[in-house]
Amino acid sequence: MSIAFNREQGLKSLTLMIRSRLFEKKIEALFSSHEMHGTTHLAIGQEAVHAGVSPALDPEDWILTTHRCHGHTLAKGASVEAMLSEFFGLSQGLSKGLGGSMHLVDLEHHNGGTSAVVGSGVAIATGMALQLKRTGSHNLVVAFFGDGASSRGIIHEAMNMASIWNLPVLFLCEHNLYGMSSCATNMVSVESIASRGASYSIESRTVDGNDVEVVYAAVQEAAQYIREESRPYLLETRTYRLSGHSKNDIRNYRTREEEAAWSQRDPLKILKERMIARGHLSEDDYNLLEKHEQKSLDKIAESLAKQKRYLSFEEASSYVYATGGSR
Ligand SMILES: Cc1ncc(C[n+]2csc(CCOP(=O)(O)OP(=O)(O)O)c2C)c(N)n1
Ligand SMILES: [Mg+2]
Repeated sequence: MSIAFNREQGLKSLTLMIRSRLFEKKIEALFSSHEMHGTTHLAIGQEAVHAGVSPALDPEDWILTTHRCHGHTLAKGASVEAMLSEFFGLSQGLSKGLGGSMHLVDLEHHNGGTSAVVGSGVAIATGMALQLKRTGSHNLVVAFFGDGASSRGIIHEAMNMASIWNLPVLFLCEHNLYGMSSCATNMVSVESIASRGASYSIESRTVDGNDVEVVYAAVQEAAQYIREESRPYLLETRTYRLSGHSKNDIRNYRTREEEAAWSQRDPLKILKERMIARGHLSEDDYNLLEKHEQKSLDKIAESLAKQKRYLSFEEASSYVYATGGSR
């Protein structure tokens, strides 16, 4: 099942994907030039998942994301400025500059944040779903996880609990074929991760994760099911990480031919060509859109790079919790 975006929906979706792609290319360059510190995980090639999921939800539905979280955070409503501030370590950043790329929290936009511990966000999301149910909310939680995470025990425990307690949670697997350097074909016991839903009596399906219209329609359908049936749902999106796992990944665990084949199914290319065929976009419109996004991103980055508004030592220390006796 899919829907055909009208011109306005298509432009909104394309703009979001272009913004996400350019944002990640920008930070890749800033990490390489050591203007940003720590590590980062890019989701280049996976934009149709984040651009398809959050816009299909109610704004007050929650998400809990993963270490590969930039696009999820942007799509849920965070501004480029708040995100880049966090990457530069500035006090006005999403996590006051203390978290960086992997720890973006944005409660204002109902984004519970990320955890670098693979799979753990799914347990937190399930707990949040329990709270939503107890308070009679009609909202749900989306728990993002990857193919690598899919075999972790915590995810199976969470699915079992969500099923027996009828929790409003959408388990959203982003199957990008790899967990670091390990290919899912060697690491996951089933061809279809969605098929694991049956073990927990959870309704599930697999969709093309590179087609934003397909993802959008699948999430709308899943969200409606969760709200109407008061049951969890498992959605597997099949996509591909065109970038490396994290910084300095030379990707010697896969071939350049495989990457070239997936580039033909680049989610931005799919939507762009479809919109041109429908008469909703021209090449010039696309180039203008890209230029506009790039200009605005460069301007924000340039201004933030000069700032030195870090958290005071006192405030930063106040977030450190210690238990136990004196030494
Ligand atoms: C519990 C745990 N084990 C291992 C790691 C190291 N690690 C970080 S990312 C990653 C791969 C995760 O793969 P997947 O779930 O497919 O997500 P993707 O990176 O493809 O988005 C691993 C093993 C970790 N952070 N946490
Ligand atoms: Mg993966």
